[in-house]
Amino acid sequence: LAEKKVKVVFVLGGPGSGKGTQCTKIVEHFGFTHLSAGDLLRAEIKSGSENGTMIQTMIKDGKIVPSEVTINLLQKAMLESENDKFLIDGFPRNEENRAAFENVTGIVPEFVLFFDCAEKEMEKRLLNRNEGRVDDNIGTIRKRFKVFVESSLPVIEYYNSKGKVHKIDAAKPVEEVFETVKTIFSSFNK
Ligand code: UP5
Ligand code: MG
Repeated sequence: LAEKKVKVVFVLGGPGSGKGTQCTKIVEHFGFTHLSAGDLLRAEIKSGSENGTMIQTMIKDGKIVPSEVTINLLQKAMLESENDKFLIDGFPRNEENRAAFENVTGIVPEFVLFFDCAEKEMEKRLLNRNEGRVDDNIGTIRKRFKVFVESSLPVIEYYNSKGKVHKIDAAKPVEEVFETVKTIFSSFNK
């Protein structure tokens, strides 16, 4: 993958901050391939893989699946793709994820998007989503928020200290958030 010279952007933010929604729009405008770590893990459960039960239990409990599992899925998806530009959505979620990904793939992100949104707003969005996700109930949502603050925010802090983070106000309407996102990708593509 390092030889393939792939370009990666990490898309981070709390549960329900709008990572997936904005990634879909970035794909349409800027030709990236969207890899949602959560979607890859949910597909793994559906496929009936031997890790499926473990992944399902962890997602229901808002816990972070072992790095090895997630990195394997991301690596496979990147190798199978013709594209060389990827949005990695919802990963890395803790320091161990971050370090393991860099060690295994040799990839350092071009930059990191951080969708910043208040918990009250994210909670409202998740409870209204209605896609039947096993983790969209108030009990699991609270656990996801706690894990985000304790484990995922430090990753964003790490990249911030490297000058790689674009923090975006994600509490605004979808189109307004995307206006800001567009500015960032437009200057990157030049
Ligand atoms: N919506 C979106 N933007 C809006 C806006 N600006 N205004 C109003 N509404 C807006 O959006 C959520 C909802 O809000 C949607 O209904 C949308 O229409 C609306 P979405 O774009 O789906 O937000 P997103 O940030 O993608 O929320 P998601 O729930 O997917 O985030 P999570 O980070 O919680 O979920 P993810 O799928 O990444 O991970 C799930 C679980 O998998 C984790 O908790 C963990 O257990 C496991 N996991 C790992 O273990 N390791 C990983 O690397 C990744 C996941
Ligand atoms: Mg998502």
